[in-house]
Amino acid sequence: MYGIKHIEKSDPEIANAMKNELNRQKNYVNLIASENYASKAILEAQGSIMTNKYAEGYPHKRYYGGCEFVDVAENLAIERAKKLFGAEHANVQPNSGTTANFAVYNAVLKPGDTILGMSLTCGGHLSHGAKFSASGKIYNSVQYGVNKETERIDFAEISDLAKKTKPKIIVAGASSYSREIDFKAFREIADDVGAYLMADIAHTAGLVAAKFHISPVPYADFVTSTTQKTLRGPRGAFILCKEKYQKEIDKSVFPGIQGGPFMHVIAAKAICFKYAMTDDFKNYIADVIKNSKRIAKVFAEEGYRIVSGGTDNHLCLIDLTSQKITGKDAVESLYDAGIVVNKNAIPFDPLSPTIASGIRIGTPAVTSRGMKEKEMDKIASQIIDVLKNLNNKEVQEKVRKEILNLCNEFPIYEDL
Ligand code: DSN
Repeated sequence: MYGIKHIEKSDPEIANAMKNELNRQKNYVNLIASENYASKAILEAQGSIMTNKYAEGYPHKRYYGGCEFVDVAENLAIERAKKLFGAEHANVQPNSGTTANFAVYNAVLKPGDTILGMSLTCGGHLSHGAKFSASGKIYNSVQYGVNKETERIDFAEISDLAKKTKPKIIVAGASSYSREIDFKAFREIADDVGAYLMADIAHTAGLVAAKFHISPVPYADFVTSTTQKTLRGPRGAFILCKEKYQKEIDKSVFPGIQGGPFMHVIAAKAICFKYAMTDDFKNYIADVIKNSKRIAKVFAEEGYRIVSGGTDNHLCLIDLTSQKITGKDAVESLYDAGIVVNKNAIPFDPLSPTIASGIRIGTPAVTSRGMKEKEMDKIASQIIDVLKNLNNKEVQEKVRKEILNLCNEFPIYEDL
């Protein structure tokens, strides 16, 4: 299962890399908004013998014999996903969020059709029509951004763009946008121009499942999501849709763009959906949001500009321009001090995305460790300390020690 004693014997180089990665995860404060710590139950399922089984097709309609037990796992995953999100149909086979998005496009678009999605620089995802992604090459991609003043989604702009460009599908959802998304407003625009609406809730699925954020399910024709972020599940994805699209979506996933589904991951998705229905998960998400708001508040009080002025979700974007440092420099110094964040473009960023003017700070992983607002105060002031003294090794070492103490106080994977 998740132990590595056999790997140590057969492949010491990989075993070593895995041990080092485990220690890194234990000993760093992880503020990457898209990452989390999978539970041991999830790790067991992902490391299980269900990986051995080929099961092209869907439960009870497979191309291989011997699928009766993986059928149980997939049916449970489907039923739980439907119940958790109140959806008419769920396809739990997509291997990643990008694949799930392409499965939807492949189901309802022809090459050259127009997609209207959020630009990468304003918080969208590669697969929402970025020029260098296949989504921006196969389809005619039109991109919306955020309002220059408010840095929030501007529905008047989207409505104008939609009327001018007549998209076949509108994509709502983002990777680095800290505000709740109004799916009803997106639906109204989609209806005005006769477009499909796809909501990509990869980042906020946990917030939607725990009912802290509005659900796109009543409004969107298709909802896609990953399972590893705020849902705390395995690396993977799923698609929700109305029953009337079930056939097209299922055909598009298999045989459209995937072959054999990863049955070990599907078993883990079922476990993830079951856990997401608990009060424990609801409390976890409440803390994720409280923690994120607290970090944004500390930075704002210290004179940092928070993109859009704050956060409603699990992440905030900090503009470092006023401190005269780049996102790239900040990431490197913070890592030396034991804190992991990612550089992030801010809306209308004058710097290239490889340098970036901001950092994205997310709270799903630290909240999984049990940290609360008190610890967020500590972490935020440690980050500020490092940023004020960029490249100062003494400060980095001091913070590194404090971070190690914090990690020991809130341990993960103790028996691994
Ligand atoms: N790479 C993920 C993120 O960090 O937001 C999205 O796919």
